[in-house]
Amino acid sequence: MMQQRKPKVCAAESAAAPGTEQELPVSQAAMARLGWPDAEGAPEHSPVARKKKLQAAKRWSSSVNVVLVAFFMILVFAGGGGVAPSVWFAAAKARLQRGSGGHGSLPYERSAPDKLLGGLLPGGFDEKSCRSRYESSIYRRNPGRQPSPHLIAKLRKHEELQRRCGPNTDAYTRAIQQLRAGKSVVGSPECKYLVSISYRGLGNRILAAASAFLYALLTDRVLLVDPSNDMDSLFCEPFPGTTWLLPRGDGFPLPGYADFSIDTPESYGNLLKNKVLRNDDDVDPSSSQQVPAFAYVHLDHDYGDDDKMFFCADDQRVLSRVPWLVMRTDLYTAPGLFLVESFREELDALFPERDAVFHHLGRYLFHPTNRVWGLVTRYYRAYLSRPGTRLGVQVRAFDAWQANSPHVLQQITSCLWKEKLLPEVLPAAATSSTEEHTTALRAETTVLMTSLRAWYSERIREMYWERGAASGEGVSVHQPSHDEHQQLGTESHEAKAWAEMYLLSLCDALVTSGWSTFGYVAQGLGGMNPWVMYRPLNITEVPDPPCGRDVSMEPCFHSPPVYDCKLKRGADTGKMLPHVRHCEDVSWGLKLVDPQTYKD
Ligand SMILES: Nc1nc2c(ncn2[C@@H]2O[C@H](COP(=O)(O)OP(=O)(O)O)[C@@H](O)[C@H]2O)c(=O)[nH]1
Ligand SMILES: [Mg+2]
Repeated sequence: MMQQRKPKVCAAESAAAPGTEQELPVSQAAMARLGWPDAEGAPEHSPVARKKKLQAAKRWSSSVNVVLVAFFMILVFAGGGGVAPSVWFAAAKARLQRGSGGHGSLPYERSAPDKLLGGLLPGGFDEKSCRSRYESSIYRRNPGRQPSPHLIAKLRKHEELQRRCGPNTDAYTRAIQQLRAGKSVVGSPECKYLVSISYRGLGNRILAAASAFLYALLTDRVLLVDPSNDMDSLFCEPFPGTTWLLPRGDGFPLPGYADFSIDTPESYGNLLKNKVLRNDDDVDPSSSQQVPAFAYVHLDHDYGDDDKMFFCADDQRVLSRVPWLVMRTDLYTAPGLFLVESFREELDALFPERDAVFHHLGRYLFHPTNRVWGLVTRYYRAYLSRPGTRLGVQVRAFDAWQANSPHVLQQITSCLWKEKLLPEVLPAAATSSTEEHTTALRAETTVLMTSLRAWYSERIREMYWERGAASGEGVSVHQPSHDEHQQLGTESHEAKAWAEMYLLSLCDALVTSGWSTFGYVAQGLGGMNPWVMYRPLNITEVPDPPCGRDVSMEPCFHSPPVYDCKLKRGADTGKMLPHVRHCEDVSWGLKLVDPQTYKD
């Protein structure tokens, strides 16, 4: 069961004194509650350490700013209006900005504290061509988890493989010729490939590509992603000196690959069913059994029992001999890979923290292109850089009736108030009592809401504007876009969706909608265990409780296998390993958890 932990964010304790808006706005207590590194032992670049350093400088710059503003005002009034208001306003603003170092509103003022994310990211990229790759840590208060040395080494080795065998190399040309000839390679092939087709919503595509990459890492295959679905306009290249995009055009000898489905004769499930390939005990899978030049791995939500044999070690031995695999998935299959016995040792070494698999893979692979990064950074600076706590709230309406439902609104506010993520609003009749708070120190919470509709954020914004928070805290509510419905393949829509997932990941705490892969991506990139709002089952019901704290930041594998490969019979795969458990939002799904903190 999900642990019902007490809320970790309390806006009151991250209050910033008026006039100190350049101060790093996370208190030591708030850091500890958010589960970030111990504030006492905070690294030099941490908010606390930097805060101390910056205080002296800021006191000075604040005084200079006050003098400057006074000076400009005197100019205006003494001049009898000779200086146009817009001119003095612009000049004063410019001085103020210069005085505060320009980036003063970001968590890290000048340079990213650890722009390679503890060695997760490789150096050597042209920084300007993909600004997000090395700038993202400027915007994150939560530094996230540290990658293991083994993961770092494996990634560097894999980058070398991608360079040696990727498109535009001799090895790639030879592999394509063999695929075209339909020949399987005798002995071990020079390079093996995994072509990943991801589809459906952007959240699914990101999770699917991360899962494919993990499989490629474990099996030493070159990962090539299907270039359709805006992959190149949304994401930078992750591997230095090569491309991860399958070359477009007719060079790839499987022209219909993007339409492969459960019925494709070359799917692993069908190859087993039709006894083209065998995985049974009588056949030594590493023996002389003929293997085809390629196989299609169908890991889609509609896959069958034979396809699901993919998650067994014997089947992996068979597949390891097939030079080209084409995989279609819309799922986060990483928990299933942990079920494969032959992968376990390597996975344990790569991810000693089992609940941070997508966290690392996502931060390694998915860097917004400059266009998307512009959407992220402009929005952040304009709306999210106020002092105080930033709360992300993702509202996903899966059914039409949820688009503007008072019951869903009640679920959201009950969750936020019950978990003390936001202060309650005053009863309608009591608004005037907020007056007494106006001169007191005020905490601020900036709420970033994302949704396809504007209705929920408008209602919540109105509540705080019209009635005010009972605590006197300032609450501002912002929603970047509301495109009304999902628009697959529309580039500007996808770019906004990606930017919003990313912005949510920059928040200090997150509330998500259960079942939503959009929310999973945000929580994983941000390194946050979210509060998950349970999916309402009908129009009149408000789920009780409305939400609960998730046990892990990992996404949920929505359609896992239910099979024990050793005993060769059906089994509950959520009970086999201490770190692979059922999800709270999708009860039959599987999720990676930290066994130390997970309680049944
Ligand atoms: N910009 C934006 N788009 C959204 C939002 N919610 C859903 N969408 C769109 O709808 C798609 C939903 O698919 P997906 O990302 O897989 O999320 P899921 O359906 O919640 O699992 C997204 O990729 C977006 O295109 C939102 O809050 N903001
Ligand atoms: Mg989805």
